[in-house]
Amino acid sequence: RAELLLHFQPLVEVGSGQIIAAEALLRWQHPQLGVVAPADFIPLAEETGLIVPIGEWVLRQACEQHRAWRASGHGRLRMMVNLSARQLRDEGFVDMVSRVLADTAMPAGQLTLELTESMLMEGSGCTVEVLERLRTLGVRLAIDDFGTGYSSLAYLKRFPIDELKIDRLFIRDIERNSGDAAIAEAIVKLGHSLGLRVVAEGVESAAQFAILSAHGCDFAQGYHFGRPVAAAAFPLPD
Ligand code: G
Ligand code: MN
Repeated sequence: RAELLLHFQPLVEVGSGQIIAAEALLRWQHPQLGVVAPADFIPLAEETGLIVPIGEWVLRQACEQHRAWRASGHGRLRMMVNLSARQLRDEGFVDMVSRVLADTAMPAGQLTLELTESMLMEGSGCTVEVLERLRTLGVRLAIDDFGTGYSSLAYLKRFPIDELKIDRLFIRDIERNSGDAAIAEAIVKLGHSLGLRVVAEGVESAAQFAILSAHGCDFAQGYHFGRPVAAAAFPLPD
């Protein structure tokens, strides 16, 4: 019923403070219930398998939005799209991504697909193959909510990953909690020594940003820079 829509949240480059990417986030605007939170309908969509067509719609919609931004002179912006475990297991998944990229003329290198640690762990051997095929298409891969899943470090070398997104759990109290600060710093170092770029999620204050900047974190995302908003309200860089 055309009740789904995407919101976009900015990611900034820590060094320059410039907005360099948008993460697409799914929303359901229900006529009676109002905005239904993703946590309340994604699990059901996963269970029923509906996440497969929904996921395709999300990717296509995000790529179409990127095309519109490219047309208005924002060709350098990158787009981040979240994947679900079920999509990754779907036989036609890589072909679907390839088709959407072609249909929307999306420059593959500007698309990052986000996966969680648990998706990598629960997937069997075929996951590596699927990720390798996605990589061959030219898209980038990020691990979302890093540090809160199975936290098996073995997959960091086994899977073709480009970016780590530090879960906001470690950012929230980073000013007061020396344990969180140590973990965030260690993730940045770990990522860099593996040749990965590191994103901090859930940055809500200038003080948190300053700490992450001192640790050499590459990118940051959170309410301090912008909430998820409709495309028309997205703070496009100059
Ligand atoms: O799992 P993932 O990191 O993709 O989830 C993104 C979710 O986190 C979005 O629903 C978004 O609204 C929320 N979010 C984004 N930035 C912040 C933030 O700075 N603080 C908090 N508490 N939530 C955030
Ligand atoms: Mn995400």
